Amino acid sequence: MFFGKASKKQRRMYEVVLEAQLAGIEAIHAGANGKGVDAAAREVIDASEFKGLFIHSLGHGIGLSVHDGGRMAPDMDLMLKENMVLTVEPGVYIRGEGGVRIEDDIRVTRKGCEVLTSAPKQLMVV
Ligand SMILES: [Mn+2]
Repeated sequence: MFFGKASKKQRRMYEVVLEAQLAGIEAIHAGANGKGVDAAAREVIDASEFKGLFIHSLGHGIGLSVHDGGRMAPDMDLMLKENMVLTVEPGVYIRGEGGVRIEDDIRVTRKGCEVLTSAPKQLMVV
């Protein structure tokens, strides 16, 4: 959500982060490596003018605590198994200007994933 007005650059940040987030979700299935899922999302951002500005892991497991069971990140092998619950939350951050992060929680299925979040994905200005 943007407050007041979203600039052209901020709209573009949102568009790229959303595309990365959808690419990440698309790459998830039982048997996939979280590292590869991270790469699918990161490639979208790194192919854009926001290269290098996605500065954290794509997501992490949710279990008994909110960070549980490993991360989907460039530096970690994480074999995804059916029914694991993870976040998918890429972001872009520009110093002095702000950041965009789009996050869903998902459950890994045999052939893909079930998105557990029902919040709308379109850019909103309030
Ligand atoms: Mn998180």
